[in-house]
Amino acid sequence: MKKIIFFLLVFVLVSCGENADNKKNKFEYKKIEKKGINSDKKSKEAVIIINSSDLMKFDQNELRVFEGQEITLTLNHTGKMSKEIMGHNFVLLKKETDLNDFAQRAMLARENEYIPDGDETIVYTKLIGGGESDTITFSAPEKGSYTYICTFPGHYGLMKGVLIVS
Ligand SMILES: [Cu+2]
Repeated sequence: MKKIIFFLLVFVLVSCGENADNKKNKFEYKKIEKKGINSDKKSKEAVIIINSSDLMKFDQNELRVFEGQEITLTLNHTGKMSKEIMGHNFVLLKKETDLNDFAQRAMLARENEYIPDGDETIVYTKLIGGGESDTITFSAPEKGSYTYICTFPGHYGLMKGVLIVS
């Protein structure tokens, strides 16, 4: 009987230990998730890291920065597929841009990494494939909301977000 009680006690202790570990992991995960989204108003610089993958998604669909900040933005492609098949870019558009019209023209601009002629873009990264990344720097535009997309054919429906400048 003593043995059984001893085993029960060990079991309870182990279970508690596991719970504590889970809670810790969850907390750390949230911290990582928020990293890079919000920048400090006093800071002159904002660092943004966006991950994309073979799943045709950006891991962030809302970015917040402040007017005049110097933004360093890195786009990572954590997948394995080549840029010919699952290429991604980050293309920030001016406010008045007709998204569908722009994306349609982008689809045809294969020789220019799917950036069409015109002046609708504020800034954009290179087109990258699995395992690659690209970093760009630019000044936050005037206050407002700006759409960003991946212009690889068929991607902008899912790969779309908004940069909010306060
Ligand atoms: Cu893409």
